[in-house]
Amino acid sequence: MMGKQNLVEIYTTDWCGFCNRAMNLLKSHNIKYTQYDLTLNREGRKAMSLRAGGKTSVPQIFINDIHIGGSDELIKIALNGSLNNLLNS
Ligand SMILES: N[C@@H](CCC(=O)N[C@@H](CS)C(=O)NCC(=O)O)C(=O)O
Repeated sequence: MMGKQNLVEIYTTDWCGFCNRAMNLLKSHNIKYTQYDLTLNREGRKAMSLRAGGKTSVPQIFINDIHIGGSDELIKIALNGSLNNLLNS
């Protein structure tokens, strides 16, 4: 990750266990992220859904503008190594 700026974005709401799970994974890997809190933001939720191919659940995660999915997908790519590849490419 040396010298490479990655943009990791996560759309969340309050009281969302899957959001916390995803953010905890990012924190535990020392991955900095930008969080968009949609709790009181309907327009933001629509914008997320448009970006996420129609998905309405939170979290939705993007790495360098690539749609990853939710916390399940983030955990999957962390385990299979593609998270590191995405961050280094
Ligand atoms: N499999 C998803 C589950 C996400 C999920 O169920 N999120 C809840 C909030 S914690 C949600 O958005 N429910 C409302 C909906 O599905 O539109 C993940 O791992 O992120």
